[in-house]
Amino acid sequence: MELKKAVGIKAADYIENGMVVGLGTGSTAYYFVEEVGRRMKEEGLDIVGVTTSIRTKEQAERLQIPLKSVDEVEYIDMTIDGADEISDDFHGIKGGGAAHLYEKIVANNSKKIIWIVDESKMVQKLGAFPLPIEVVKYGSQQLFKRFEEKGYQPSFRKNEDDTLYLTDEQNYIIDLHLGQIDYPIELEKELDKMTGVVEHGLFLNCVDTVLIGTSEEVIVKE
Ligand code: ABF
Repeated sequence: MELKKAVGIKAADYIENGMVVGLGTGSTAYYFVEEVGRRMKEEGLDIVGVTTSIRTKEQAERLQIPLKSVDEVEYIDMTIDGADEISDDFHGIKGGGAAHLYEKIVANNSKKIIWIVDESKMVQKLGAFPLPIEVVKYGSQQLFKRFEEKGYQPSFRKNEDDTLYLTDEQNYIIDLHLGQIDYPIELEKELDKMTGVVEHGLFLNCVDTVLIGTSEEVIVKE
């Protein structure tokens, strides 16, 4: 079975009746959401979903998973989401799917966070995957120049027709090609202070459990 599908299905084992569940975004989380929908329909699973992107919302609606907005619940019991890179010290980069703002909002309101990945996402240090930065349109060219001056090798995320990609919040994404991030906590502090940066894809010290799909099995790392 494809690694992403295997780990997405396994993740559904962590869901219990009555939970408010954060439904992640990305190709691995897609399989998790499909499995939640199947178990609700065929096995009586009873949960409420909080989604992390418009596309996950559309998928959940197709599956008739009851949904609430993050602002309609007291908190989220468990969020299950994908990731682009996870380092040995359990830091992550997310946002390859341009959903990291909503993903971080949902994660920050969750009691427990589980990331589901195939083994290719596990790295020693973050940074080989370009770090997504969501930025407001106004001043984005100035921000781009500052990233260039810092040697961060920025690029605007584009659509296939070369127009600038817009996030669910109608913002731009600038991807930073850093190669290796030796001091993620310092980088996070630097990015958090930059006016016009809405959110970055560094998810540090936040995940509780990582499910890793390998060719033999799904490995659980707490
Ligand atoms: C989510 O997981 C997105 O931010 C990210 O792009 C996605 C990547 O995972 P996958 O390989 O499952 O699509 O966090």
